[in-house]
Amino acid sequence: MTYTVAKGNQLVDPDHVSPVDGIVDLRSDTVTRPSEEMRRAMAAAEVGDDVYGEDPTVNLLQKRAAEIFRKEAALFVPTGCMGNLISIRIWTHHGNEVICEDRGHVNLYELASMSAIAGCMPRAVRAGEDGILTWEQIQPAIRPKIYYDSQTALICLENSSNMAGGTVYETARVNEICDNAHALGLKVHMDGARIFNAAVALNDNVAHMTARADSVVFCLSKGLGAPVGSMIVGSKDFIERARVFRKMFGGGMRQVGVLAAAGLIALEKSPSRLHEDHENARRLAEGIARLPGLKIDPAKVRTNIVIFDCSASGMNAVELCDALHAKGIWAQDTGFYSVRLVTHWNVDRAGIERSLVELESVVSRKVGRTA
Ligand code: TLP
Repeated sequence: MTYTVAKGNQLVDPDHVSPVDGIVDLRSDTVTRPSEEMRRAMAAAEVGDDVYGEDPTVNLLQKRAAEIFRKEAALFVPTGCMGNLISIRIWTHHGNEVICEDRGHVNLYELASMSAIAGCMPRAVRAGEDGILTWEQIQPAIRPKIYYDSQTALICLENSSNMAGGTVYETARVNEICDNAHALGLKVHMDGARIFNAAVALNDNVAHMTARADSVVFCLSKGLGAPVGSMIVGSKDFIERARVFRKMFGGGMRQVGVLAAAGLIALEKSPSRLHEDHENARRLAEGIARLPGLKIDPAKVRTNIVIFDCSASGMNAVELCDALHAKGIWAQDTGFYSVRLVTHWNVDRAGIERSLVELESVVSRKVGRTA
């Protein structure tokens, strides 16, 4: 059997996938490669068996994450998907419903693990264009307490909202949802894969932004630049249970301080440079807004995700990504006519300008030909 992996929208032989110089890879911030400083820290990391809780570097990372979020405890997990699944599994029983946004990662991109493994049903609610749920949208989706109705147990918020274009929950909105949910006995989980990007956009801190959420997952391996890993933060009891489910789901790791060492650098140092990615994203969006056949409102780009509509370009998203790919610019189709570009620390301003030049050449040629 020949395995293939997704490269942009194409399926390719994995032997031929390498981060080649000269490629501007804007498919995701997951593609970031560890810095020299991270690699040195990884090589020098003190390690132990983390299943026994004996890895000092992991313990330090968990302590720092808990401190930064001002929660009681934290747990290192291999992926954001596992962090979300563990959290959902803890806050629900089989047969419960989980309210989330229609475009939410837990709804669309986690292989229905909340159903397949946690035994829950997503109750997807469509927010406005910004992907940010309001209590008014959530409330009608909560099931009445009738014995023959499945019961709502959890609300899952995504901050920033990936597929809505990196949009951000104002903290007052999160607090309102949490307070109303708690009054009804419901829990709130925050998929904060990119919560540090949201914090930069709000000029707020992650502890304040998530103070009323019952659990939070954030990723070290996206804009923060670590090669692997996410963190779950919450109460001591919750994290003790999370450790059990991490093991059950096959995520108990051993001398994983080599990864936590990179995670520590990501956590301590990367947030202060995320504004550069946001400035690059805004620059991209402004350039795209001027191109024929492409539609985006740059004012709505607040973090590192740029999603534009190409329905008037004469190409669908796959065709546009293919044409860009041939020019060394890698983008991700996220809908039939929608394309996502994610900025991160491995793409500098020159890469952004080059992407705009190539994008212009691709759409101008096409629009020129079809006009
Ligand atoms: N997002 C990836 C893809 O899976 C879409 C990306 O390229 O953006 N929550 C959110 C909001 C995410 O965006 C992602 C990954 C995850 C969770 C899962 O993180 P990992 O990949 O670490 O399991």
